[in-house]
Parts: sequence; structure tokens; C-alpha cells
Amino acid sequence: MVLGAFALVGAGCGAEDLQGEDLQEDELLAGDEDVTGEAEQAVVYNPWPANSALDIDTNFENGSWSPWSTHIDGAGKITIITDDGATTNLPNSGKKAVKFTTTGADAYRAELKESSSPGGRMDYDKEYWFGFAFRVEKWEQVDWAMLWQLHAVPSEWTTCKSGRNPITLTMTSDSKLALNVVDVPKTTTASGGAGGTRVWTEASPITLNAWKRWVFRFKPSAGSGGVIEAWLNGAKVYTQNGPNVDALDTCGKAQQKWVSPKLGLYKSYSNTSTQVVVYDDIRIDQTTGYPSAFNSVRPPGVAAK
Ligand SMILES: [Ca+2]
Ligand SMILES: [Ca+2]
Repeated sequence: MVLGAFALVGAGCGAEDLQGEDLQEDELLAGDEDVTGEAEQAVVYNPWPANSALDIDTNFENGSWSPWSTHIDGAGKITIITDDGATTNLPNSGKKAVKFTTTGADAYRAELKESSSPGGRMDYDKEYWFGFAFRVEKWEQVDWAMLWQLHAVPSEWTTCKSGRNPITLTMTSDSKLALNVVDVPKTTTASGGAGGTRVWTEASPITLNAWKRWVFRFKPSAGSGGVIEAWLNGAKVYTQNGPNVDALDTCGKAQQKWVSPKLGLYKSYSNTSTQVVVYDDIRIDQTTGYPSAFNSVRPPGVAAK
């Protein structure tokens, strides 16, 4: 089971874990809980304030996760935390961040999602740069988990499910951080699993409370112009050029030509253990140009290129 999660997903045996889910239309329309934090809007602590030139720049300093909305199953929890000097409430920037918790039999998902605003809807053949920081605060072993998804979109949500995510950050069954991508796109009817091929795995099991600060360059594409580049804590960990999206959904119909981000915790339904992840500084922009684009979305803590 070391190769566990995504081998199983690909083989179908774990696929049901990933099928009855993600971005169902009724969930998108269901009026997710949203904390607008209006009473705190005037309070801005972040020394690196939200940048309006970016499509999305969420640092949680106003007590809100807008423009994101929640996707929670069971007793999964999402809360804004405020730095109180305790290790468990440390943000990456400023005074606030967002904490995700899954624990117990029914809590297999606590995610933020955004699929409507610019940057939350990433169109094929346009280039996006995005960065974010997270730390794993508690990690009890699970068969598989996803911490960041760029979710593919089926032809319609009522009866169809999407092909694989072009980019997913995962946790392996031996508690290692990993990167999964669509490196060899499928042209056949999708089987429903969200995870792609694991192309990078951290050498050691996750170090609790160590910030993982990511930057991605991403052009979703069915053609030769597709790009995936990934930096962790300023160091390049992956480069891929060429097509990076599956052609068809589970109905055998063409997928919609865009993907959208989800972040937090999504884990094996059968695991009842506890996981806690804290996110901060989620920056997304449709832009081009290295190093300027890298520098514009890098989370605080990553040096400029
Ligand atoms: Ca922009
Ligand atoms: Ca913050």
C-alpha cells in the first residue's frame, strides 16, 4: 500500500472513494457557508497586503476566505485562526490563516473551492501562475489524501464526473507529500479517479508545522503548449511541457475546457484518524513571464527570483 492511493485509484479499486464527490453542481449552488467577516474588514495586519493586480490574493487578514466557498462533508471543519503566540495558530503572513480539520468516520472532506472568479476558473491554453503556503499541523496516517486540487470539469455534473486533475498535491499512505499530474493524457472515457501520476515525492514523511511554500506555472492544454512547473520553498521540483488534461469525462463526453482550484483536506473515506492543515497566502494570476510572474505570486517566505 506504499504505492497505495493513486495506484488504487487508477486501478479502480479505490476509485469509488473519489467518485461520489467533487464539485457536484448542487453543491456549487447550495449556498455554502461563507464567512464575510464584515465586522473585521477594516483590520489589516498583513505586512505584504493583498495585491489587487492578482486575480486572487487571499491572506485571510480580514477574517474572511472570500472569494472561496466551502465544500465540507460530515464533521470536517474550516476555521480562520488568529496568531496568539501558540504554535498551533501561527500564520504564514500577518495574523491570520485558515485551518482545516478532518477527524472521525464521516469527516472526509474540508476544502475551499472557487470556480467563478478570474483565476478560480483556469481556461485551457491560458497561462496561470499561482502560489500558496501550507503547513501540516497534525497527520495521522491515511490511505490517501489530497491537499490541493486543480479539478477537471466534466461536460455536466448531474450524471457525469470529471477526468483526472491536471495537478494534485497529495499525501501518500506513508505520510509523504507528493505531486500528482496528468503526464500522459487519456483519450478514453474517464474512470472517475481524481489523482494523476505521482511524479514527485518528498524524501521523508511530512515534518509537522514546517511551511511548504509552493509556486506553480500552469497552462492547462490538450496540445503541445501545455506547461506545468512547480517550485517548493523556492526550489524547482518538477517541469513538464505538453498536454496535461484528459479528453473525456466519465460519460465519454468532452470535458469542459477549464479547471478550478480546491484546497484543504480530502481523504480516504475509510480512515477515521485526524488531520490538520493550515493554509495562508493563496495567490493566483493569469499572467506570463519568469521571474516576474513567480515573484508576483510567491508566498511570503519565498525569496524573489
Ligand atoms: Ca493580473
Ligand atoms: Ca495571513
